[in-house]
Amino acid sequence: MEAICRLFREKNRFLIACHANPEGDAIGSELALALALRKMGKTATVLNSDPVPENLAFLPGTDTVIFDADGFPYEVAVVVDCGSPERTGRVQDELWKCPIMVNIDHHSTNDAQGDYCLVDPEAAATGILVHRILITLGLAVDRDIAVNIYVAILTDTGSFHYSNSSPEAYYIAGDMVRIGVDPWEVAEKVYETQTAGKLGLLGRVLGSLELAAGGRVAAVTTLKRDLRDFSATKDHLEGIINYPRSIAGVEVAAAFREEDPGEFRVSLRSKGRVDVSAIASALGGGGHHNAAGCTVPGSLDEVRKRVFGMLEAALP
Ligand SMILES: [Mn+2]
Repeated sequence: MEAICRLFREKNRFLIACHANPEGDAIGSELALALALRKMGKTATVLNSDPVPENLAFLPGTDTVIFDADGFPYEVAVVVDCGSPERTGRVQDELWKCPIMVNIDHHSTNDAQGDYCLVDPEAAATGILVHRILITLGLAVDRDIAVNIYVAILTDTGSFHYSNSSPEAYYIAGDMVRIGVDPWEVAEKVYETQTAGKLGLLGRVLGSLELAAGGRVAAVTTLKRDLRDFSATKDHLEGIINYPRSIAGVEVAAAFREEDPGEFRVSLRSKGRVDVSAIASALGGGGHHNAAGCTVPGSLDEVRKRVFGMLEAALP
């Protein structure tokens, strides 16, 4: 923490990135940090592989995110909310060009790449780690920064539904409200941005629901043509895995999404008894105890059999 804060005080040109397919914690963390560094008079650029999801476009600073390298000689790369710098996607080469890399994250599977790593799997969100940094730097959190940190915590705790909703998560979120964040306004923007197409897609995907392992595993599947039929993107699937997980008796939910022909993205959510990060890691992915993901080659049948087999073996 101290070494990273020293770096933030002494260096001037920062290139910040989060993981591909970003969500609230990734975007909120990188923007909060960028806004804070700019307040300190630094150059801080956010470079992402993928667009900011529509429901997060209201976050202060999203208009400054770039998606292609700008050729500026940055001194420090900061990678947030990534178990590994590879997770930043196609922009990772730009990050490695920087002489120094800082890694700020809360994934238990973090592989500690980078010159300075601040990794705390106990933190509910990377936004909490960014908040700890700002406090250590003695920086006043303004409303724009507060909105970003609040959304980082809100989304990574599943609106304070998940067991990672620590006293610190509530405390910081409360402090962000004190600074001026309006919880209703934020919730409406983050969660109530439904479109008819998205609901149609939800109906289609729920139609694929299947149970395995005697009802202790539930899964949904999305094919490329499902997205095409509803003019949807994979962003529109955010949160869909909560439906199979909500079934009584289910220990683990899985969501299969056809990424390319013969390749599936697999998301896993556990209710707590199965460590899905171990399963995702064994399949070349990663994540947390209760939420993890991986990309698995094969036909849908092969991928399903493989994942269901591993889940069944891991069930208590
Ligand atoms: Mn996170």
